[in-house]
Amino acid sequence: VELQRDLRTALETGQGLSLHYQPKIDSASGQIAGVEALLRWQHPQRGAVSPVVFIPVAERFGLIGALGQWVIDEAARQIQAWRGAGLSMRVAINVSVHQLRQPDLVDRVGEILARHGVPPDLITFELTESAAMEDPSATLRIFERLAVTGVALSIDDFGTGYSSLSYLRKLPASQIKIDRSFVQDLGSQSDARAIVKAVIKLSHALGLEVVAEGVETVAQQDILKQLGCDQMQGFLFARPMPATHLQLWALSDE
Ligand code: G
Ligand code: G
Ligand code: NA
Ligand code: MN
Repeated sequence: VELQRDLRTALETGQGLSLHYQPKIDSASGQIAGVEALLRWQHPQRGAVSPVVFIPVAERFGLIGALGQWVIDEAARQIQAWRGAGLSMRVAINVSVHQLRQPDLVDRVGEILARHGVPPDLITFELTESAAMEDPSATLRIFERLAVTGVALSIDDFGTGYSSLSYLRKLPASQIKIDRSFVQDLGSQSDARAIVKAVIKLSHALGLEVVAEGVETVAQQDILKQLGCDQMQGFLFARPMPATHLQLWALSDE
C-alpha cells in the first residue's frame, strides 16, 4: 500500500523516476545500434527499488498506464536532447501486456511523438514473448495499429514463450531478442548453441533482426558472431547507464 502511494507521488511530481540506457551493439561493426531504456525508481526512504518490484505494483493499482506514458514521454524528450547534441539514437522501450491493453495507447504514442517532434523510426517497443502469447490475437491487433504509427516492434525474451511459426510470421515485428538464459549456456551446453543457431536461422528467414541479450563473455560473443547474430547487448559491452554517460559513451565510440 505504501509503495503504491509513493509511486503515485513520484508520477505526479516526476521525482525519483529516471531512465537508464543500455547499448545494443552491431555485431559486424562493433558500433552502437541503439539503446534499451530501463526504468529506475529512487525511493525517498528505501533507495533504489527494482522495476521487478514496482511494475507489478503499478499494474495492480492501475498506475501502469501513467507510468508507461511517463517512460515514453521521457524517452522522447531524451531522444530530442541527444539529437540536439548531434546524436541520433534509436531507443527501445519495454511495454507490459497491461499497457498494451490500454485502449488509448496508440493515440497516446502518436501524441507524445508528435509533441516532441521525434521521428517514429527512432522508437522500438519491446514486448516479451510470453506477454505476446497471453492473448495472441489481441497482441496482433495492437501491434498492427502500433506499426502504422511508424515505430518498430521487438519480441523480448524470445525462447521462453511458446509462439508458433505461423503467429510469428503474422506479427509486424522487425526484431527478436534471444533470452539471456540461452546466451548464458552457449559456452557450456551444446543444446543451447543448437537452439540459438536455429532461432537465428528461422528469424532471418522471416526477415527479423536478431539481438542476443545478456552477453557477458568474449566466448559468448564469438559464438554469436559466428552464428550470424545481428546485435548484442550485455555487461560485456556496457551496463545500463544514465543518459549523460550514454552520450559520452556513444560519442567516444565513434
Ligand atoms: O534493468 P532491470 O534488470 O532492473 O530490469 C528488470 C526488469 O524490468 C526487466 O524485465 C525489464 O524489462 C523491466 N523493465 C525495465 N524498465 C521497464 C519499463 O519501462 N517498462 C516495463 N514494462 N518494464 C520495464
Ligand atoms: O527483461 P529484459 O530483457 O528487459 O531485462 C533487462 C534487464 O537485463 C536489465 O535489468 C538489465 O540490467 C539486465 N541485463 C542486461 N545485460 C545483462 C547481462 O549481461 N547480464 C545479466 N545478468 N543481466 C543483464
Ligand atoms: Na527488454
Ligand atoms: Mn529481455
